[in-house]
Amino acid sequence: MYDETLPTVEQLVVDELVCWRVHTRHAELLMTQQGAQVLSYQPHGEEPVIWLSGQAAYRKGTAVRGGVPVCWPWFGDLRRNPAEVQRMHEGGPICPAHGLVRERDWELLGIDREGSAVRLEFALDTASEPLPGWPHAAELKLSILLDESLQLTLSTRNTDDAPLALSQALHSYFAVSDIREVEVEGLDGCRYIETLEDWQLRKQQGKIAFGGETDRIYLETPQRMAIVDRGWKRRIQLEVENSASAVVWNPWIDKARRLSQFAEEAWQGMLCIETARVMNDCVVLKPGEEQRMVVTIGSKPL
Ligand code: TA6
Repeated sequence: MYDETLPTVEQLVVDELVCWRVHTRHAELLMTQQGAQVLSYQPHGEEPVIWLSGQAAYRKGTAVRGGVPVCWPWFGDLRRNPAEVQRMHEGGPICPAHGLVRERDWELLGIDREGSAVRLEFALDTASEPLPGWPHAAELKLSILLDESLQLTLSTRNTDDAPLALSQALHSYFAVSDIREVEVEGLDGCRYIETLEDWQLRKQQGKIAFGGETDRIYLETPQRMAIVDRGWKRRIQLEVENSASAVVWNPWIDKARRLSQFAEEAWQGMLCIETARVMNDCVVLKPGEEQRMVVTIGSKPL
């Protein structure tokens, strides 16, 4: 007789990618070894919380559209990063958007059952697996805890003998009923960089509502923020630690047409709120130092 309270972990191959499906009494999660990327997360009896593109491609060397890609050791366009982050890159052609680790396999360190919860841990050691154009030694880990909520912990240890400067993000794609009906709470009063208008600095007034393409970097962000979804009558809550910046993104109509693995109408059903360490919040680590960034994602009925 199957005991519903016992968590199960199943390894599977989806096209070219090794994946794990985790089932607990609270929720189901799918993730892949490539980029240690969470692909989907759905509490039982609810709409998915983490969005996965209906046109997702599971190909080696290409990040899957949706889920939670890990952006490291830089976020976004390297040239838009603080000088100390840019200086870590040794030049040359290889500087893709969002860094160097979302399209490569990470090592699975372990899968542990903790009562009704499951923890998976992945790592990347850039001393033993050098990153092209980024000749520095660091231990990168992602710990995924699936319990009543989903908790992701991204940690970097500087194993080099010189300081490291980096920017990063957990580029979370959230599922929403209709982007035009949702609001983001918690960023009222925060300064933000409007990347769509010459990276001008602005100040958020009230909740964020969506009426067009949105691509903003919020600064000095609080520990808590939430997506209020009246269509699905729920609040997706984010609680973060050691992160004081966040990216809010929706491609809307035109940009949606230019995105890979993205259906023409998909912009209506997703919203990215990315837990980050970017711009003046970027990470600088002395030799031997470690930084841990945590986001806990949960959903509650309105
Ligand atoms: O995080 C927002 C952003 O930087 C957008 O500008 C958009 O390009 C998005 O990331 C997706 O980037 P990707 O490289 O995955 O297509």
